[in-house]
Amino acid sequence: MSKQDAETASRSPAQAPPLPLRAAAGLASAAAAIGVGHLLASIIEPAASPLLAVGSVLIDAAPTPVKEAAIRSLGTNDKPVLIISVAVVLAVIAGLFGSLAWSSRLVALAGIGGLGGLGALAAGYRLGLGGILPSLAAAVVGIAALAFLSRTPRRADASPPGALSRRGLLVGAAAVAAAGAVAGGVGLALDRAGQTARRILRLPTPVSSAPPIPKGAQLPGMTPFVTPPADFYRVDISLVTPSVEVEGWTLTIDGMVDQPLVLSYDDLLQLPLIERDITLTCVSNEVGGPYVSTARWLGVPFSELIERVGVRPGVEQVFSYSLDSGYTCSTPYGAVSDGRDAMIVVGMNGEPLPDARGFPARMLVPGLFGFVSATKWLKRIEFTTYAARTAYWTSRKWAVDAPVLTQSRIDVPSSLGTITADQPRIAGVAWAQHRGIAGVEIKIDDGPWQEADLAADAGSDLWRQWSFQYDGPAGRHSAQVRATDRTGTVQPEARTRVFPSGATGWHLIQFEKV
Ligand SMILES: Nc1nc2c(c(=O)[nH]1)N[C@H]1C(S)=C(S)[C@@H](COP(=O)(O)O)O[C@H]1N2
Ligand SMILES: [Mo]
Repeated sequence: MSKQDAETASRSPAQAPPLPLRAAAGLASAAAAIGVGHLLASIIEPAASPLLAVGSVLIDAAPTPVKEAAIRSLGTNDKPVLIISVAVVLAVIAGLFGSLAWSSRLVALAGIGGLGGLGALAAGYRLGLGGILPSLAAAVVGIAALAFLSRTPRRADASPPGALSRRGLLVGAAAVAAAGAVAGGVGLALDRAGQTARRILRLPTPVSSAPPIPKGAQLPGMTPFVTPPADFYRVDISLVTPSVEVEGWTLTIDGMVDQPLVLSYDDLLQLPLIERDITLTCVSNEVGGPYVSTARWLGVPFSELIERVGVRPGVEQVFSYSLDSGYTCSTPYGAVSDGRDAMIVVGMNGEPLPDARGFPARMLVPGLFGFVSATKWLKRIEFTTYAARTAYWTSRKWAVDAPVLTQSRIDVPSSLGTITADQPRIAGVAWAQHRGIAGVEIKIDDGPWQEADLAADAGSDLWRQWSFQYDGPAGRHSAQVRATDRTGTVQPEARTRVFPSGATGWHLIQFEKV
């Protein structure tokens, strides 16, 4: 080799790696950042995990129509979808910064750091100063990782000993991403361990048991009258299911009262408990939708608390505070003081409340939609006026007073399903909690309204099953249903959206008789 040749070889210009490699470096750096951020958060405060913090702020900020659409089209899956969307956007931006890291290094590093800064802002906004640490750590890790992967010669004509070859870059990026995955995985495992370390608690026996559900309330082959726990609908704004320790947990009951109370979990369990079967419904339930479920609840009746604290005249609303997400809820005082089974719930279907249902305690008020009655992860109940306090959904313009609307749904056959000539049955549920169902009617095609057969009545706070024998001709048909409640109100035909006080209209299905 001539001297000339040797010089050319050693002077091989330090080129930037190809685009896919540069983008991969950005992605790997972001993965390491997110992983470390999640691990730290799982130790300090699960909701402070950078992706979750950003997702939570998006939930809060989302305009009502967007939230409605999300609940409608995604149901209980709306949270994973949200997190994945945030992650995809992050991945694209991180890839972009990675691709810039060789040409505009400072911009790229500042950009990666800025993403962490966004997480810190979101976490700080939601959780206060304590929440920003995981995202700050993520920012530092992201910058360091990208700086390491994109080390380049200072002068274009000298390849410094530290610069990575393409192969080295690939290996380095994989190692950085793997480190992030391990950190994130450990974080997820810690999250899970925290949730499964659930206390084995024994609940006291109620002073008043639930009246037995009449045998005939459950029609054969129909939707379960008591909803299997896994099928009970779930709606809340919490991205991370709170896992509350009973040690140190208290429930404060105060406001316009003579004798404010602070109850520990044990204090609460020592009060007289009642057990009731109650159907809960979400205001976001579309006509024919699934956000209506039934369980057996165990709790302290509101009447008991009202007496103990001595509620003063002039109280208009019960304002409840959740431990989680700054969620608050406004319940009309009349609905907890008129003798119905409004309660502070500690048990569901014979067990302590599951975490997702608001452990250690939640509210329940038969006859009201969940967003004005069913606060989970309860920490405080304040008796107050409407002028003094505005609840989470109220400030987002949902209805202040939101009784459950009289509704009915066809469950059998399913939409576009079939019935047979020897089992020509149409069946479903109807509900008008605290008023009760007086009748259900069916309309086949353009025919007249015909009375359906009502199953046994289990009580006005519960839904009621019904069935209808279809004796008409075979072929394709439509069926519509409408219910009448015990006040005589017939379910109206007009279709309204769920905002601001619940959907109205008749459920209609197409079916075929064969
Ligand atoms: N802390 C808290 N409680 C909450 C909510 C929430 O977002 N946060 N959502 C309410 C709504 S809108 C409904 S419909 C019920 C649903 O209760 P579930 O998830 O047990 O079915 O919880 C209510 N309680
Ligand atoms: Mo709801």
